[in-house]
Amino acid sequence: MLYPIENRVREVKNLSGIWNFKIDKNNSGISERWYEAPLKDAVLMAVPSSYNDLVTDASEREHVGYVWYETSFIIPAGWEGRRIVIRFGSAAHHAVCWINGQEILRHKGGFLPFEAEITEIVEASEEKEFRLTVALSNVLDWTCLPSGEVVTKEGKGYPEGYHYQDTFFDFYNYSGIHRPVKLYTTPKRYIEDIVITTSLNQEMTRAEVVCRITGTDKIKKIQILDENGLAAAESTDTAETVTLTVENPKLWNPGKAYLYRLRVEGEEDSYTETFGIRSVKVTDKEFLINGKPFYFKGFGKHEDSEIHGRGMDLALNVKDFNLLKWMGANSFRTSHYPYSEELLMMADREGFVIIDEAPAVGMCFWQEKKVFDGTRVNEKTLEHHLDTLKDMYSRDKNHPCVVMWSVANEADTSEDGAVPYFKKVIDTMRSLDNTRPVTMVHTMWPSADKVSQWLDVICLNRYFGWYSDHGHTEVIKEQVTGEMKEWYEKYHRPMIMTEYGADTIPGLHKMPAVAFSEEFQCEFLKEYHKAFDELDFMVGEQVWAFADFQTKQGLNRIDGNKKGVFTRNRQPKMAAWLLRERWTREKG
Ligand code: BDP
Repeated sequence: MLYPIENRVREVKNLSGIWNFKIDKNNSGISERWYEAPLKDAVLMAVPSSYNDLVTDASEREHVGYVWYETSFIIPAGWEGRRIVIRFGSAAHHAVCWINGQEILRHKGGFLPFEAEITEIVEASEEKEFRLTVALSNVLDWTCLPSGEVVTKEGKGYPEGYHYQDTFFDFYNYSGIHRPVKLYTTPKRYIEDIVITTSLNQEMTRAEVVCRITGTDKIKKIQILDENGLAAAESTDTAETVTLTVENPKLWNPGKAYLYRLRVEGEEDSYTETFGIRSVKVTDKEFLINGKPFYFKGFGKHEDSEIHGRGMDLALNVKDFNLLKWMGANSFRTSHYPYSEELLMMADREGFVIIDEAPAVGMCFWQEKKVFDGTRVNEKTLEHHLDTLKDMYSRDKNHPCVVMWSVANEADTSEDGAVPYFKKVIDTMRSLDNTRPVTMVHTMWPSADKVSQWLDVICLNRYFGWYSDHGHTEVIKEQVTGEMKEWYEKYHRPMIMTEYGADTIPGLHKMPAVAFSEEFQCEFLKEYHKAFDELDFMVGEQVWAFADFQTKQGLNRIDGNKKGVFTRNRQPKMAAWLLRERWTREKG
């Protein structure tokens, strides 16, 4: 799926702004056909944003089910004769959309874009002014990613109809239209998709750029432009797949991005896609980018901030990249769902290395309950998981920053039922893309894990000294070393510690250090680093987490997860300096 762009033949209209909004308290709006007329008693709501932290009533914040959004738009006279598409960057989690009461699309999944062509509706109307209504549900069950359960309780002590949304992941189930909603035009014959794959010769002096262009337009010319706008290669081949050669290519390198543009010109349409030339290869001990060993230094993050929730926030993204660069970080994982396209575009330009993760999180109960025995994860979950991988690939395939796919976070891979499930998931990811390695992020023990033989890199989350032996930093080094070696001996794959961290209250100082103090966070991280530095198969360390973030309420979550190296408002804790010192001095 292509990102909406403007050029001579394409226009974009951003519908972001203040929309009408209504909580559907009884979830009766669809049966009562609220979409047929303007919403009654609506309040104002910002798009994009999560609505949860913008309302003042707890029952609205925690509402389970539908909320309604509404706006109106006009179609400019100049759009006559154009193909018109409406596109949502993302909306959590299930959307139904109507234009003037006519249903135009339904979509499941809260973290990836979806769109519908609306040319016919526009052409059939004299008015050229339209009411857009969106019903959006935040309900998560076992057919969704991430999965959840709506819990109902009845009897003494519970009001009638009592229920709440339970989730098995450690971030708040922010809901709303989280990314921009746009209208865009194309000519009637148009370019639907462009897939760019690059490969380099051994000496890296020549790149083959394979471009597969689909759509209804006939392609006249494709050109690769360098950063000065000069043509590095061009072709007038009209086949669907065309291979271009770039001599002496400038490579996209971590921290030193170089971006080419592929300009595709059809008889009617044209589109320019940004891409980079780089290679990614994994050996048994190394992660190679452009043939050089790369060591991941960075974080697991969240799209999360005060007021906005998970709503896209460009200022926040700029701040985060500046902080990441200040620290000497070179990478992050989009834990635990694909982040916005706008963020990936920045990572392309900043030379940041991204592990792109599917929203499959919370498929593990640490032996308390089974997940893959048919009672929870089911055929529909798998179907949705595979669809999500396809959509994630389709959206992110041309980003040079994305160097590896993560198909899930912390699933119970010790269960027999997880074996066929993840075989299918990993095979599907590979069949979509054979140019990037595939991983999944583990919480399992090496002796129990049954699926990692199909992965290229082993990624592990560990909390020695925190969730086990709480407060005892003296056990960390040996436990990390011991376990990492076990994984390596079992699978002979390079390893990344994708999460390690300790909740830390900013401003709490203790000497000697005790858990939750800033000193403890520093000592805790240092112990992990001692272990990493002795293991030659380690290819990265990503601290959990970049910044504090909101979670559901829980006894061990006082206003969220505090494992951030920055506060939720992006102010540094002491550990920021420790990491900066380490990452600006050491390794790749
Ligand atoms: C890991 C999860 C992450 C949590 C973290 C924690 O992957 O989402 O936030 O633990 O407990 O298990 O802080």
